[in-house]
Amino acid sequence: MFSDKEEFKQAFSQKLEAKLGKTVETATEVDAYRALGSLLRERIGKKWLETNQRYEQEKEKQVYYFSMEFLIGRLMGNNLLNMQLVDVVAEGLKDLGFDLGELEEEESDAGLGNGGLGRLAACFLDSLASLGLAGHGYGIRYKYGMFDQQIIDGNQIEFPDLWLSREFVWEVRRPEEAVEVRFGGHVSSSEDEDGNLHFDHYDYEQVQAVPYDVPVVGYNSDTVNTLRLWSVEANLDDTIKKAARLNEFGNFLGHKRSLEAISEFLYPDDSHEEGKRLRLKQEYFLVSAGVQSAVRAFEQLDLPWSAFPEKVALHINDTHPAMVIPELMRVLMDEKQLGWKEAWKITQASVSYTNHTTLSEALEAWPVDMVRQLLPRIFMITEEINERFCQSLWKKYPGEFDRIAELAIIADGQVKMAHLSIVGSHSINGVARLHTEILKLREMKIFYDTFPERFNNKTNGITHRRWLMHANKPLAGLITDTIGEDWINEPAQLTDLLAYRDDAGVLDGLNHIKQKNKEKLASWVYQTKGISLDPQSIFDVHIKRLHGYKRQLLNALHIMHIYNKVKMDPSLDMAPRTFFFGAKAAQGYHYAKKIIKLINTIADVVNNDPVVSDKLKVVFLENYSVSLAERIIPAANVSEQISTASKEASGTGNMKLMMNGALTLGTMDGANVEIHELVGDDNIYTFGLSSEEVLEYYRSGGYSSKQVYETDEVVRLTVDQLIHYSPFSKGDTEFQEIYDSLVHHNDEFFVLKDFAAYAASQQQINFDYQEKQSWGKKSLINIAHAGKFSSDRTIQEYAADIWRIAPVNTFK
Ligand code: B1N
Repeated sequence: MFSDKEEFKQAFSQKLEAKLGKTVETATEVDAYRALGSLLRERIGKKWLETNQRYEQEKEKQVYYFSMEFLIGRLMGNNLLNMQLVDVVAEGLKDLGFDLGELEEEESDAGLGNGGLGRLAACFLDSLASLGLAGHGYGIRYKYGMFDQQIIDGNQIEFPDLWLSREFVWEVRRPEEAVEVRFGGHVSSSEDEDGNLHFDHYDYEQVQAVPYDVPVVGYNSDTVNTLRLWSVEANLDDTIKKAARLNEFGNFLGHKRSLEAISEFLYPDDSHEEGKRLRLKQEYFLVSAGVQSAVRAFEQLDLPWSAFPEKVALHINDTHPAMVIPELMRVLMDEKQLGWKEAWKITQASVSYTNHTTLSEALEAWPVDMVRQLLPRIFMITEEINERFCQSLWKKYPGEFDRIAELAIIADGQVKMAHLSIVGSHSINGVARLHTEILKLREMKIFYDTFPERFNNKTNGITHRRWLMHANKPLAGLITDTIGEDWINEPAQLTDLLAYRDDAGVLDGLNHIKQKNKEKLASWVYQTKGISLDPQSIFDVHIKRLHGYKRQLLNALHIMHIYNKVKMDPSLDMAPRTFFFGAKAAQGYHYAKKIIKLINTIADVVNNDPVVSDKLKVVFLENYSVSLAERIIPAANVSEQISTASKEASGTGNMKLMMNGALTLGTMDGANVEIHELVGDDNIYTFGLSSEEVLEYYRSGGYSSKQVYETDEVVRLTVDQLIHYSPFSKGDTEFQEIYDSLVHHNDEFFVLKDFAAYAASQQQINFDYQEKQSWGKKSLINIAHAGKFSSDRTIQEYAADIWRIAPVNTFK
């Protein structure tokens, strides 16, 4: 790429001049960032082209990962790391008077996702490219990604995310690869002389899907894959003609705008579906553009259609892209003239599906009328899929009306997207062992009983390149100094660290790095928020979307409780604590927003009370994002993973924090179960109801929160502070709603039920942390076992069991 820093400096200066008409002396930091970005993008170009040529020549099977979200964050640092250019570029820039770290800060986060589901997709792309596997992302180039959050008077206020206002240097617009996507209209059928039916779709509205390709650079690998983000453009010709026909020129611009709304913004709902028409349009837009593009690439190979599943895998990230199934059927039948049976065989053999949640509010079910009107041909095909599926069930389970009604894809006036996804694919996986078991034995039991061979588990993972090597360079350095560098290509080898669990030198090094990271975060918090923190205190971190089931409220109530304890006994023996929160609430999720207000209220009380100030601080870091996560995670001591058991499908923040040496305080939920299994009881703090207990309570109508409230004095005193006069309520009714949910509405998420157990675990942490050496050992054991949670392991499992692809090239 650049053989030395002198070569880099020359290329960089030339780029500044050619692209921006600036010199090193006149360039601002933004200029330097843009020049560096486009320089790197260009240099990636050669490998990108070669990768695509290699895939085509070798007719390598291609995986297309369809996802409504790719939460990729910033790319500069990660690309430099993967291209192994960090040192050359940092030193070259320094000679020219720039600081690489500061230039990286100039990049906007590409926040094209809500949370775990979108970030998982981004980690998967990094692993695919780094393992030399032919896997690409298909997503939407939202003009506005996840909203910017500001906290004003303790409340969350949303602002549009103007991420594209600064040039996105990594993308390449490819108008020659655009495809047409059709909405609305009518379908008629006619019979040809051989008695075959043909379908004619007319009076539809057509938009152009234009791809913007982003290269995905593998670590120390020759592979550069593609993240293809589709953007809508109104087909002007078509729109004008239609306006003329309807004599509606006056409304031409309005119409154009309404078409272009399709790729305008990301729906900011995590694990929740609103059932909005525009969202359905977005989903079909992605699906249709992606399927057509994948089919076009396959046709270049000049193979019979029966070879499609050997050359193409279409993976759907949850049900949002489930219309890949009827869309591929449509293309194969209506455009390529295949018969139903052949098309169905190809479709089922190519499509695979990951389920990410069992929360009922997240399950997609579209009103039949909406689908029929917006996508008439897709609806027809879906009806036919349903018809044939129900007939096959009838043969298998004659007379079992109830079972068949329960399995149907279309029922009660709705299209059930999970059912469509299961019926139309050859593989269905959950994202952690416990989650997959819950799917098999409860939520999807009836499907599992019908198609047991389709179900499998793929425990999530995270890329250790971004989350350890990039975010925590000192720790990555210590690991390499201790066990050598093989762990980078084989993260499972991190277990070699176990041999150093009692090595005072290594443990000191580990503690020292954590301390430095904490100081760095504390000084950033001081500079940006003016709150001064004690870097010797326990850094206790709760970062994730704000959701009832994730129980930020449990943490908040517990902080109120500690505050009360210290107020009663200011000389209380406790390790000082700093509680960090980062969380966005969906705009319309009123209850979640109240919890944000509560946390900020607690922070205000605690941080301004001199009696507790040397023991307790609470910091709500606004606008939690990938780049903010990269700042916080390396500095964490305690990782809060306290969801109501059975609700968190996997969690991935738990893995990032563990890999950076934080100890998990968690319920036996999602992947916490697997973390616990690896590190053992002594190196994790688990508490609370089990998933079986929670599910049993739900089945039998819940538990009595009132009873806990009445019998547990600590709970009652704390909860009462939400509504009685207290430093937190100040006599206001602001938190009445939270109080009511806990005491009167039976505490859906078992916050009061788990309170005592949570407080006891927190107390244990309080004791254990004071033993520096043994805490360091626990931390090291966590890092040592984190290799299992590298997304490289996850992707190797997907590649072997689901996609059946093999690496074309691995590491150099
Ligand atoms: O997917 C992550 C898991 O680690 C989390 O446990 C899980 O909650 C998350 C509808 C979702 N599940 N479902 C969603 C997101 C957006 C949307 O519109 C549902 N996100 C998850 C990765 O497996």
